[in-house]
Amino acid sequence: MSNSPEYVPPTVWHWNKENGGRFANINRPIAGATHDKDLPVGRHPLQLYSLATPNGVKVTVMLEELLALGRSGAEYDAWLIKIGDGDQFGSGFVAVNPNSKIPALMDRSGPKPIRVFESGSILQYLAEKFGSFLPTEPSARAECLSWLFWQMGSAPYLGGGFGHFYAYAPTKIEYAIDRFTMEVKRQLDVLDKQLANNEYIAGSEYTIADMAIWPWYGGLVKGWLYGGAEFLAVQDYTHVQRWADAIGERPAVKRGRMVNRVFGDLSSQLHERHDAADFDTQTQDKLTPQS
Ligand SMILES: N[C@@H](CCC(=O)N[C@@H](CS)C(=O)NCC(=O)O)C(=O)O
Repeated sequence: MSNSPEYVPPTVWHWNKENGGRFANINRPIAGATHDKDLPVGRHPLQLYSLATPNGVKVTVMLEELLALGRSGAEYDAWLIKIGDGDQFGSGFVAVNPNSKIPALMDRSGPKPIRVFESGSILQYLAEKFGSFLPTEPSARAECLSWLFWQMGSAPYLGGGFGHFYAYAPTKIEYAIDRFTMEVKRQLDVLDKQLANNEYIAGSEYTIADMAIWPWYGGLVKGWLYGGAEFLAVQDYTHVQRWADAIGERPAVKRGRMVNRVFGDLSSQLHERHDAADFDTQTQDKLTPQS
């Protein structure tokens, strides 16, 4: 591998398994299952297979918000998928998400199970199923979905671009860090300007757009991602800060952040969630319920 400026790409790229960097052990250029493994199924209508990364947290926050509204049909089992161990390449997981990435959802409430993958698609599916957090009035709905899709298109520049080259790449490449820092600061400014005039991302209502954007950009300005807060001068985005604090105070958001979390303070981790009471009874030796 060479990261030097004089690197000349070969005519045809070949997979070099030794290319290093964090996640090198799970990255590969081919799709599909690497091993046979069924997924567990719990007793609730919704089965979530996930991990508490920003993409995973979007969905557990939504489910906790729905339950807080009294939508009992949103009861769910949250199973832990350890992506560092390659669980996303098991045959059962690939059957739910052929793209081998968390989060993935199976809705078993009807006669035929329905699979849903891609976090934005899961949020929209749940919002439509339960008639919550997605406005029905056409212009408000369009605004909400526009911001939802903005997040889906923008976050790869933050995670795969800025986060990767600033925090994870085996060498620091000034060109790459500059390129993605510029874009992430532009994105933060987009959000800051929007939140200067709106309480929530899509207007006066809390919606799935907030749930999608908060774990990424809220987490970024709160200093939870990539150790990049000072570098990005996140304190300058005062409206994003105000909004991030407000969302973070919601009880359902606090619960949603804990589900499938395997890092950070032990008291913030609930490796699997099978019952609302799991949050209350959570102790160190009950982090991973045996089912
Ligand atoms: N666009 C996808 C991205 C999901 C994604 O990138 N998931 C990561 C964790 S945040 C993952 O599962 N990575 C495992 C892998 O790449 O093998 C979504 O929003 O659901």
